[in-house]
Amino acid sequence: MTIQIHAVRTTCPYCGVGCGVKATALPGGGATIEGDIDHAANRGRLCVKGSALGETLDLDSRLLHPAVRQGGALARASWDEALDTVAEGFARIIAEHGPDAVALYVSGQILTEDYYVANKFMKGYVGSANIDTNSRLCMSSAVAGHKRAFGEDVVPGCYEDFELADLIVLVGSNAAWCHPTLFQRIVKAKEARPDLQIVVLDPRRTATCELADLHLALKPGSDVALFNGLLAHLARSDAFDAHYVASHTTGLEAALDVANAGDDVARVCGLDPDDLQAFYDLFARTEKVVTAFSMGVNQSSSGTDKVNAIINCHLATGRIGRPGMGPFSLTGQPNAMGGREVGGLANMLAVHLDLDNAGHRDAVRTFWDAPRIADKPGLKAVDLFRAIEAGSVKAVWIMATNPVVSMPDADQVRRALAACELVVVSDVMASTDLAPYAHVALPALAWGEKDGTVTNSERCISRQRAFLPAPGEARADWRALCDVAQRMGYAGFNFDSAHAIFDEHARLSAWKNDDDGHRRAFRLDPLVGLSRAAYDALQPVQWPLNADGEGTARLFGSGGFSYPDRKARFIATGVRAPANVPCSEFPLVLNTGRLRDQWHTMTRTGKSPRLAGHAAEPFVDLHPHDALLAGVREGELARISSRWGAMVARVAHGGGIARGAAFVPIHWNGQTASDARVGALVNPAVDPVSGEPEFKHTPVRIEPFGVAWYGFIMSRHDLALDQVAHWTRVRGSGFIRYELAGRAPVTPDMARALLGAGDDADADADWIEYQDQSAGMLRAALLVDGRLEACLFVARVPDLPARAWLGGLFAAPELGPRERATLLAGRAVQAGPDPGPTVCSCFGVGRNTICAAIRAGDLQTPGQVTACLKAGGNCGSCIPEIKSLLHEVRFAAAAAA
Ligand SMILES: Nc1nc2c(c(=O)[nH]1)N[C@H]1C(S)=C(S)[C@@H](COP(=O)(O)OP(=O)(O)OC[C@H]3O[C@@H](n4cnc5c(=O)[nH]c(N)nc54)[C@H](O)[C@@H]3O)O[C@H]1N2
Ligand SMILES: Nc1nc2c(c(=O)[nH]1)N[C@H]1C(S)=C(S)[C@@H](COP(=O)(O)OP(=O)(O)OC[C@H]3O[C@@H](n4cnc5c(=O)[nH]c(N)nc54)[C@H](O)[C@@H]3O)O[C@H]1N2
Ligand code: SF4
Ligand SMILES: [Mo]
Repeated sequence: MTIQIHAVRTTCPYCGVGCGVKATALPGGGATIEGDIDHAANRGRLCVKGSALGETLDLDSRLLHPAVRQGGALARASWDEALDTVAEGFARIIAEHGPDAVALYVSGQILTEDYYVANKFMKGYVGSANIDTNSRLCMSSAVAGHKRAFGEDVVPGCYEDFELADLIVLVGSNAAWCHPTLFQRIVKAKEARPDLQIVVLDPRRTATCELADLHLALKPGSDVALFNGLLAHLARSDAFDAHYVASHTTGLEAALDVANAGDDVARVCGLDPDDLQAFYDLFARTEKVVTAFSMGVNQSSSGTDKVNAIINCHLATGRIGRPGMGPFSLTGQPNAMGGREVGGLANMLAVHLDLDNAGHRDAVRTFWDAPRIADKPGLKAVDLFRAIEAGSVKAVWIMATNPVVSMPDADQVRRALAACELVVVSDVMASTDLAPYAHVALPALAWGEKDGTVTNSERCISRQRAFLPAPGEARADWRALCDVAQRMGYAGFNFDSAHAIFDEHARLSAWKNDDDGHRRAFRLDPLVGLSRAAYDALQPVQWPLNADGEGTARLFGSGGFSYPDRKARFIATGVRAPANVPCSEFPLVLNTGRLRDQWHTMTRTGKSPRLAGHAAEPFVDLHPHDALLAGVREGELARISSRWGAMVARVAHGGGIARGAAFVPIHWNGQTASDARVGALVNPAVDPVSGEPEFKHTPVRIEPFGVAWYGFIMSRHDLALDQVAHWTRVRGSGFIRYELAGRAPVTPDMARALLGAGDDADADADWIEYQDQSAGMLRAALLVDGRLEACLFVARVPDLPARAWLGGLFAAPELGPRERATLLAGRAVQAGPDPGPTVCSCFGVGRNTICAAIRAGDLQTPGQVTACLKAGGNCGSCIPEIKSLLHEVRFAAAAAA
């Protein structure tokens, strides 16, 4: 491939908003990144993760060569050796134990073309539907809800609806952090039209609530009761669209019977009856309503019912598929939607055809000219890893996802993989929590190197284009799959490009799409037969495409659903409590979710120092009262445990958590902390229809994690810290920062060993230390050739110098006498105040700086803060936090007055 020196238009690899990005490769490596003005999803805007993409493209820690396990460890191997090992292993196990003894576990972060090949390989050639994906953990309840209501997995609306709506209801969505550029569109719409009402339904007070006119902190898991109550209220207030219901739907009566049977909704949901009534009235009288939902809805043992309870309200009012209205499922990953289009879940076929329909199976098998076709659903993620532990599945190929971190009951996943005969891992990174379980590791092309298409939340297909050369021996995921398929003697995998795969996918989408019982909305026929050049130039387009190749913004505005009778279905959604409820042993409900500046297991965002400043370590956020009961204090460490596992994190009081609840972010893992993999605690209960795990509701207990000292290390190099009781790590600019805590006292000798200044220390190395044994204090620094190499600060209580000034010293080629003199004081002689944790990652502005400016200038609006400090002036992702700081300072001033 030739390296492009001009800007290449591509799509962001993170969230499902699917922003257009313009990337320009730099001669020395890396790239400059800007938002693509011409992409309809973002019109040039990027969030903080998107704008930091350029900092994540280095080849540090990349997996660049295949490896095969030899005598217990992975050893570098050629592609031929690695592919032979996979193909022979899969073929042998299939021959001995049948096709259901092997499995693929893939991801919404591979491209549609990769996904298409993976699905064809398993369902058409291996002959088993044992291919599941991390979308099971994410979108499967939305998929199941759409299928039940519409007869097909279709998102009826588009992003523009958020701007045209008069009411936006965000259910279980922290869009300010998780779908930031879409959220910024809502912010702008509200600025232009303050009457636009925003209601947030979330047990937690999140950054998203800063924009809300009403925040309903409902009891976790009570969404079905709330939306059933809404349906009943809509019926009472004559808000139904009788014509739409009669012409385009069936089943209202049964759904309404169940809804009417629910009593005392406010009590069930733990809400103030007046607030609830205000929301119901607002919904009833507002025609243009978008109800957008995300993981607070999907990741629940009643997730599918939550989705349908929401859709019921939109069908009953006919508010669907018209400008400014509709239910809207926010997708998580960049290609969550594309994976569904190719049928990448264990209970789907391909191109929205059904696995349990013999006619559909026959059509797909014929089209593929495949030797077989899977004829029953495969194992869904949780069941899949159980079957692996039980030994009925003996080989698994895991691609672009890390189940050791992201599955519920994640220690069970470890046990399963340790017992598995053949584990193949395709990843872009060498060291992950999953890597130790691999028998074969296959290096994949990463974002910027790979080529293909993704589909975002509004059904918009966009190209991801390569602008960097393939590093090392990395190959596209689709190519590795084809290489193995061909070795197994399967025809139908001689694709030579992503373009050829896309063409086949487009043709299959049109195949028999008009026949009785086969008709579905998903179709790409105008894209069939695109030349390579036309595919490369493909502009973002929303499926379904009409005969002229134009996309479709909205569906179902005048019916036309995908069931044979073209009618939608109301679903009677009974209220169920979450699967596992608190008890005296595990009295708190653990909720888990995302932080603004990290992406999942941090393999890519973790590379950016800019992104690390926002939250430097894992925490457990809980109500001060519950902390008191648990005997833990803010800033200290706590052990959080459930029936399934345990972890350690710093206690925090973010202010948004109700009594009885706790929140832990999902991002930390064995690479970034000694013991902070929250998946180990999460209960493996799943939704009975979708199989999606209940990530947001696990009963837990919180206890002090007793330590004798707290400390931190900043070091230019990675350190082995196995001997300390607790550590976490993030990358700073020129250093790695470790937060530590321990039990055995730290002696100067131990400090030397920890910082790698052992006996054979460099002749030019200076060691400075300061110890106050009676105060339990030790401070030390290692300088090499006058340059700061590493420093360590230890104290009995977690009250230690600010990390920011020390971090800045790593930029200096040599420390001057003044800096040396004050180094162990941890602050400059004329120290400015500690800026605090980063709020604005774009301009590196800390929390304390912002609060001080608000106080000093009596600032009232985020705009004034931006004018004063720049904070919030670039991507805008931090504006909700700035707003909450404005409230906080005002509140503190009022309290003091
Ligand atoms: N910064 C960042 N952005 C991301 C990602 C990331 O890793 N980092 N990941 C992407 C992916 S894959 C996904 S799936 C999306 C997820 O995007 P979101 O779903 O917005 O994010 P989460 O933090 O998982 O959970 C959303 C909210 O659900 C609430 N919740 C918990 N229980 C309930 C309940 O019973 N009812 C209701 N109504 N709400 C509840 C939680 O308190 C939480 O605030 O984000 C995408 N965007
Ligand atoms: N407790 C709890 N757990 C959760 C959730 C939650 O809310 N709470 N949310 C769930 C959800 S919604 C999701 S989406 C999952 C996400 O969880 P995962 O999918 O496990 O997380 P990632 O870190 O995104 O994993 C992607 C992996 O693929 C690698 N990779 C990146 N690009 C490529 C590529 O092009 N090819 C290949 N082969 N590899 C690549 C990355 O280095 C990384 O190791 O977590 C789920 N787990
Ligand atoms: S909003 Fe999502 S798609 Fe857009 S830049 Fe941010 S992470 Fe990327
Ligand atoms: Mo997700």
